[in-house]
Amino acid sequence: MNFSRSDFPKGFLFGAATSSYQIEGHGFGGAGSTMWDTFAATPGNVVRGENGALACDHYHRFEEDFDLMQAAGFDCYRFSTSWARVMPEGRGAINQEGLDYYDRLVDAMLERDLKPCATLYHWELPSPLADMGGWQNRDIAGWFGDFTEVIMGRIGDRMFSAAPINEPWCVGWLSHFLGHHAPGLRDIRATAHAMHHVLLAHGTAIERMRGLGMTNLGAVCNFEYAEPYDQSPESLKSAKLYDGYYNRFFMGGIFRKEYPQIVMDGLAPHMPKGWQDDFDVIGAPVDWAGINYYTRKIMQPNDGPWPSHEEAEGPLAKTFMDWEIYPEGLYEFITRTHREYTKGLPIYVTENGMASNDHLIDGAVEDAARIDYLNQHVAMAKRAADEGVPLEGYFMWSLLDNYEWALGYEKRFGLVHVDFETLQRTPKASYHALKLAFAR
Ligand code: IFM
Repeated sequence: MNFSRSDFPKGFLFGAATSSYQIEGHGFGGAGSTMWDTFAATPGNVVRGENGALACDHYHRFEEDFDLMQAAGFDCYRFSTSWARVMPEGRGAINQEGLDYYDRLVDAMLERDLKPCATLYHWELPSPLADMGGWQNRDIAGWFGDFTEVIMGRIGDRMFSAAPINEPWCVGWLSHFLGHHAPGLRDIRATAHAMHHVLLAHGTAIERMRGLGMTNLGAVCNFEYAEPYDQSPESLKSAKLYDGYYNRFFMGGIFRKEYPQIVMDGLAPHMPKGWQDDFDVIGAPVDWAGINYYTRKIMQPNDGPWPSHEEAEGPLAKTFMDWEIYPEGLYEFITRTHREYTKGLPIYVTENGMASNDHLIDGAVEDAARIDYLNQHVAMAKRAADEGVPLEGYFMWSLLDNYEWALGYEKRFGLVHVDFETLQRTPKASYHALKLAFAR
């Protein structure tokens, strides 16, 4: 890597991130059915119909995985808790085996000096709650609050940090408007309800965790830099609207207790009744913000119904996800978050990394493109930190190759290669390079 730990302020944290459904092996330990299990079982939704039943079998191999993290010199581990593993029906009965698992998991992190950074929800909604409308149902905020108390009642005493929801844009827009993720809906009313309720659930969980006496609670949103196709007023508006519903809607709700007008121009008629009265819960004070960043999108107008725009092909080099590599966007979002939303609170890059077409050859994975990608993005984070933004840590996505949702197991994001036949782990060149950078 062309950076080292000593380039950052003392106490700056380097971590790696994962999520439960993507690595654990959902088939183990008495977990209940989730909407990702049924989405994947429906033809046409997921490449090769793959699901998270086995994934990386982290459920049985987490000690080995944390040994790798410790050996590389990571400071912290961002993981998520599976609602259906802890409460198979989503409400009511508790699966003790699931709670015991997270208890062991956290202790195994602490034994290796890895700070536990929890995300309560990273997308695998229990099926019985999906049956009741899932994120479209306002009651989900209370159900999620109850789950929060159960899981954090058991492990909350040992968390370095906790955030309720990973990437509310994906929960709302990607899953209910674009239909790319479970539950695979394409309906504007469902979208408006889900986007609002996911924030209501976020705020409810923050309040419940405060009630448990927890500290260092945050919000993790994903961001994509919106670039207009050209300088026409229509293209400029297309980019501004994309920026609005992707980047500003959730940050606006949490940090300013308002939604952007340009988004409400389209969504207002479809919002749940009384949404204006929920901002005191949604905007419950948090202690930090997390930024997940990967790419940019070039937006142009079209003749369709609102939002009346579409993506255009960009000219930059792309990752195996076909995502343009645009490190400057990370600098923009770190500085914008500080300037317009968090105004002094600590900021973390909670996800950044790339998928590449990695191959294990003679026991090694030469992922030079990932090293380059990380170098470029870490440099942008350093630029923001050098300018005085209180950036306090950087998590790479991901520790392991894992289940990339609708794209199955083909898109490898890991610093550690996983052979999905044998489940053997092999640290890639990027892992070894980071290890050297963390030691310097
Ligand atoms: O794999 C996902 C993760 O679940 C959420 N953030 C983006 C990653 C890469 O697509």
